[in-house]
Amino acid sequence: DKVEIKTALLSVFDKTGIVELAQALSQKGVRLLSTGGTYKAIAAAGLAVTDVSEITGFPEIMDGRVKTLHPTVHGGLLAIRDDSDHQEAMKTHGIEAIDLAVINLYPFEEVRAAGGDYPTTVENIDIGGPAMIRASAKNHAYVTILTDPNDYAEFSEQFSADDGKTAYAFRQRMAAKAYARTAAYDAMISNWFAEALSIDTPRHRVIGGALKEEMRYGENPHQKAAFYVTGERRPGVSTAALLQGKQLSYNNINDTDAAYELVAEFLPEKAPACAIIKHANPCGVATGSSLVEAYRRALACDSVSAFGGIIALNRILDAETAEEIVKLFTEVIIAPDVTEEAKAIVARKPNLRLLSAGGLPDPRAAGLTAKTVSGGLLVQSRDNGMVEDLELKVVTKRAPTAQELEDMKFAFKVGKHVKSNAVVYAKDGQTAGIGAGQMSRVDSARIAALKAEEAAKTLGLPTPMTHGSAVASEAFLPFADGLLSMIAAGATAVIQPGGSMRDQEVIDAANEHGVAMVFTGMRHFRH
Ligand code: 93A
Repeated sequence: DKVEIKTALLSVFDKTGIVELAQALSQKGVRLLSTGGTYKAIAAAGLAVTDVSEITGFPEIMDGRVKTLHPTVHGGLLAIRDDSDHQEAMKTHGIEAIDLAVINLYPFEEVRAAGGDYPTTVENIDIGGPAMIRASAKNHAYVTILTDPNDYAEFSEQFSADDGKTAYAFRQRMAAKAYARTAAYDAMISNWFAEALSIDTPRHRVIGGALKEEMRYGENPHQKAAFYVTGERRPGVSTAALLQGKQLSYNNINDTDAAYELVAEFLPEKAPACAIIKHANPCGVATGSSLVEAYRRALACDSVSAFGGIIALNRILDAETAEEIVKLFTEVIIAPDVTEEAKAIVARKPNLRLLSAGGLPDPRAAGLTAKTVSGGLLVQSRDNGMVEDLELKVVTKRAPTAQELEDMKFAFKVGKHVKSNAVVYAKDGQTAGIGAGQMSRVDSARIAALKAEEAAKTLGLPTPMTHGSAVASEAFLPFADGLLSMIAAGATAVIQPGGSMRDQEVIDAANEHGVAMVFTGMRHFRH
């Protein structure tokens, strides 16, 4: 199963390590074939190399769009070496076997990430490279395919130790990697189209991405984990710069994403906002007259849970806020940017991970989200529904006051980011109590109220903040019991999607207690 390498084709955009590799091959008498730029680099090092146009008898045409797309190249890569028909075809058409292909692709991802214009991005879609990679990988019984400069060392070791040969197991592994590369490449292209054309219908694109980094472990230490990026130009956890602290863990990435997507719902020009997240659920969200006030108010909601949490801000992290944040143990801070002063303050806590995202994601932007199930992926368009865009319907005798309406919208916005069943009490742009992830809505309502009582004790307040609050339920209230529990906690206004068979029962109960209720017509399940 060992195949001796006699001819190699090198065609790389990223020229890292290519000259050294060519040298090692050349030393062993391997014939080198190459394309334009790669040819120049190898020839400049004084090595003997043949331009592919010499073997194809065809020049590179159309600005290089067609350089290796030729039967001489693909026949050389695809021929089954011990098949007499294939040998016959090689003889007839003057095709020579190519045993090693070293190929990496036009930098589509980089050009896209740099915000390249439409024609430039299109021009960076590599066609000939993936064709050769796929052909070589298919024929891994005979051909070695290298698509990553990080693999050159392992190859060279084997190649020199084994008298110019590679083992079948190695070729198989490299073939698997090669298809992962071309699949990720095409996924990136599909993702780019989706973004450029605002496509959020799952059937017009594929969910996929490129490996960004491997983590030390997954959700638990016995699980392996890696972070793949789709290339979406959405400021957040995939694009943010880590200014200090250790690499983000799997759970950090998950929680930071939840935190930043939530805080981005609050327009920075309207008010500074802060969200504190634990286990992908908010334990406090608030706006304020300043960023530091927003942080203090978010923290006040549940300062016990906030310990070791993730903090997301919708404005540039300033010194004052940083000074306040470092007083408590926090895992991650993410903000659109960080002032130099704030950086210096956070530096006092070297373990605290500080992320600068470079902007806020657009909560209304189209996009896809996915989750895995056994043997599949569940894909849907991003939940980009905004309460501001909904036609709110007052269904009770009493209409909400202007303040209640503001608090309702605030609570509903937060509720969208809380695991179902979600019940969120809010007052004056501050969460007063959050109930998350219960199997019964009444339980979520009770837990939220209980948390508010505990917070009142911690803060030394005479009454919990739920008194006189607005409350949101992310999905309809199926019975009046949930509502009654909310009223018992002190809520005077309720926002919910409506649409239950028993809506009237719920409305009657609200009227009986003089509570104002609004239907949104949109629900925000989050499971
Ligand atoms: O423009 S292409 O899609 N058409 C081709 O026929 C082709 N052959 C190789 N791109 C093609 N390549 C790519 O050129 C390789 O994938 C590699 O990224 C690059 C190497 O070009 P050069 O050797 O001229 O720097």
